[in-house]
Amino acid sequence: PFTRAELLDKVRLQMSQERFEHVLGVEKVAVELAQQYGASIEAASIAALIHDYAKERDLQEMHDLIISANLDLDLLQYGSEIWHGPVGAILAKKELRVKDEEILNAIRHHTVGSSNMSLLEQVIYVADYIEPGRDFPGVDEARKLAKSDLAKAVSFETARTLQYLILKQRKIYPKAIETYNTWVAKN
Ligand code: DGI
Ligand code: FE
Ligand code: FE
Ligand code: FE
Repeated sequence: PFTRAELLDKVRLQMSQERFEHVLGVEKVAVELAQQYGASIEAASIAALIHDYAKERDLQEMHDLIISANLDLDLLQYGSEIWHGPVGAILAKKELRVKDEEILNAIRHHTVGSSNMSLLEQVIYVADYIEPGRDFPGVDEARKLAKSDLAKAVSFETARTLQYLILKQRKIYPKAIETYNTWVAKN
């Protein structure tokens, strides 16, 4: 397996300096949350470093990979912002030789979440939302919740993301609605 230093170099080459700083922020918060809630610190670090690995890949390449890797073809109908999680998990396996399925799931699900997120998946989903470089209305509320109750932070982030998508009249990927129904909706 690659060392952290090797992963850092490989990830840095895939993205702008700004996004790389976001990735480092996600790693810092993910490690803190892993410590607090008892997830693997090493897994949190690796998943955080790789979570946006595919974010700046060529759209045509991602499109073709969704088809050739037998990913959910519905992805193609809901906007390219949701591609880099599932595509990133494939590339992490192929290019970075990541084998840990929990790490791959954390990468795969970091944008839209999923109904049954493991502790590590919750850590990455939330860390991506609250890392120190994030600045939007509600981020401080999300940071506060993350310190007291990780599941509440997942719920808050999911509700806000859905509200945002509706406000912008963006298409909502069905799996994002599953996440909402499990983590936010009561009954
Ligand atoms: O990659 P990051 O910017 O760090 O963050 P992310 O992977 O959480 O991506 C957030 C973006 O994804 C944000 O612009 C909203 C978008 N998104 C999340 N769920 C959906 C979605 N976009 C559409 N169209 N549909 C969704 O269900
Ligand atoms: Fe992302
Ligand atoms: Fe996110
Ligand atoms: Fe991110």
